[in-house]
Amino acid sequence: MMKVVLAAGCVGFCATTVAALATDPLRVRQHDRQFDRRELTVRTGEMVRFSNDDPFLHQVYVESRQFSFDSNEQFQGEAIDVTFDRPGSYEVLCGIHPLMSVRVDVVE
Ligand SMILES: [Cu+2]
Repeated sequence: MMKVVLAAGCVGFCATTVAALATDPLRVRQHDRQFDRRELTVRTGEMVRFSNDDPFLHQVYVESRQFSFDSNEQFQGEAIDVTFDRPGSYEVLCGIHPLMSVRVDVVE
């Protein structure tokens, strides 16, 4: 009987967590030719939304052996959702503005 109660609690918790991730991803904004933070720590498998809040192009990318992605040209108001599914430390850069960078630490 006790096991059943515990299982029900876990199911409720898990459903809440999934709903929160689906509707409210972590966000990193690109504004004034900068990311809105210098570093970010996420759990493996967590999603981050990189949005372009500038009236010009950005191109957010990571290039490493373990993990890479490229948004290609990102227009004003566009966003890309990136799931960091490999633990590690990654420099997220902009292909258009070389001074932009944010480090994402992906922990187990
Ligand atoms: Cu940029």
